[in-house]
Amino acid sequence: MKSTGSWYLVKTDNNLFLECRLKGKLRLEDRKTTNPVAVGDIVELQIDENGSHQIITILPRKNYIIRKSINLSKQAHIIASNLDQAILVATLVAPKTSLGFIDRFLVTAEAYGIAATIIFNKSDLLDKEMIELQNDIIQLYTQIGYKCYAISSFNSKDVDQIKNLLKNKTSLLSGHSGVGKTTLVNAIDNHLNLKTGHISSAHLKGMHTTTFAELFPLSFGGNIIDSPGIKELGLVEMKKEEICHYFPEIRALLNECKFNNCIHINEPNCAVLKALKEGKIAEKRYQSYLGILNGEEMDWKDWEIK
Ligand SMILES: Nc1nc2c(ncn2[C@@H]2O[C@H](COP(=O)(O)OP(=O)(O)OP(=O)(O)O)[C@@H](O)[C@H]2O)c(=O)[nH]1
Ligand SMILES: [Mg+2]
Ligand SMILES: [Zn+2]
Repeated sequence: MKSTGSWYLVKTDNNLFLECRLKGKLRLEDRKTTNPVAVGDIVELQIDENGSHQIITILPRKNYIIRKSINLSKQAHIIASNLDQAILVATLVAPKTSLGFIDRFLVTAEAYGIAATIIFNKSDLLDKEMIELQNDIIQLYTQIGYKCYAISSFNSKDVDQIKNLLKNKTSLLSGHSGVGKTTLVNAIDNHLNLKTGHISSAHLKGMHTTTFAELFPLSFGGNIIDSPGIKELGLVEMKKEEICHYFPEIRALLNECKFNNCIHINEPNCAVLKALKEGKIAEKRYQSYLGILNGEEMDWKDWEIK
């Protein structure tokens, strides 16, 4: 249910919540990630001679989603495992989510084979012009095949839509600090009274209020995982020719390129470049593709689409 790195909250089959430690051996086995046990993992426990509980086995994961920190350590961190869907909470104001960030999130979810959805929160703060921009962005991603929602966490009808989306599924909520992930979780389940933060007026950024990912069972069925805000989304290593498979609209054209090792930069008879010219692939999406291909770190300040 929750991991702080030194102890783990585990829910048992008979609904007990136990604070557990991790058996030393498991910690040593997994050196590639910062956290050997992640939220969503199914584990086996043992009681040691002092009566305290230890995690002794992690059952094979159905799936998981990893992010790489973009600082020097480049360590990978498993955000959550055994998911039915990954939901990006985005906002066009306070704080802004760039299209580049959205694309990296979607690529990560595609790479791990996890269905992704985008919730545009704080729609109540948008003026007419911004609503139009948001509608354009939603149209772009809907056409590609992603489910999108424009909501305000303060509007109960909007929240009901999200409840339908979550019902009987295990869902991860991710996104920048301050976009309203925890506010939304509180609105979805009003028994939870989780701490939320405010937006710094100077930088219009969140305050990193949620510090550990945590899974909450939903009274109407399913589980929701609230997680700490992420600044940048470092991608795990991908081969160059693999990246285009994680853009569904590019993936759909791959068989039509002349060369089967085409990476769609300047090759002759490239179906992707043709579609780009004809406006069938969005310029911004192609830019995100090139950015990832060139191994650029996230730096998309420009998030408007034309
Ligand atoms: N106007 C408006 N404000 C919202 C909405 N949802 C959340 N907020 C506000 O945004 C601020 C940040 O909300 P949080 O729920 O703490 O954000 P978070 O995504 O959990 O942030 P971290 O835990 O730091 O990652 C709070 O002041 C909320 O009241 C919304 O739909 N509309
Ligand atoms: Mg939070
Ligand atoms: Zn091509």
